[in-house]
Amino acid sequence: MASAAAPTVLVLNGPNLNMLGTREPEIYGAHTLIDIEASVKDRAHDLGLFVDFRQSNSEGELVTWIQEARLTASAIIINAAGYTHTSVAILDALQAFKGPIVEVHLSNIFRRETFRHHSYISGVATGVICGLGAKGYLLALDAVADKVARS
Ligand code: CA2
Repeated sequence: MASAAAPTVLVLNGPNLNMLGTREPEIYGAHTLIDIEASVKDRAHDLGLFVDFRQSNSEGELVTWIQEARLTASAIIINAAGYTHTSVAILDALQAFKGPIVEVHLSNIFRRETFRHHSYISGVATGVICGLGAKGYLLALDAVADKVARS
């Protein structure tokens, strides 16, 4: 008997996250984005999920990927990095996505500069995880696995 395809979780990473591991480890940890991708994909395999893991420095590319996810993904995990605090365009794209959305930040944005305390994404997110480093991505994946299984 054919088994159902694993639900896809789109994991989006915004600008400069490709630089993780090269500086500011006291804020963002020592992991590279490639390390995080590997651990997220390992966990996804255990949870029966397929992860499409992407990074872009371009706001428009992130918007396009979120639009495409309406047809291809069951859930979105997003660390929009600096665009978290500025992007109405990413907010608008996420508003049109019907599945669970988990916002992740490596650092605790509320212990940092006040301009980082506001997120355009939190108002449309199912949940928000910040300050737990790379583990936040794994916690987000556990949360969406639960949501997708119940839907
Ligand atoms: O804590 C997070 O995950 C952030 O989304 C990271 C963003 C920051 O603008 C947000 O306020 C919080 C910055 C990502 C840049 O990361 C770098 C890491 C190492 C070297 C250069 C950039």
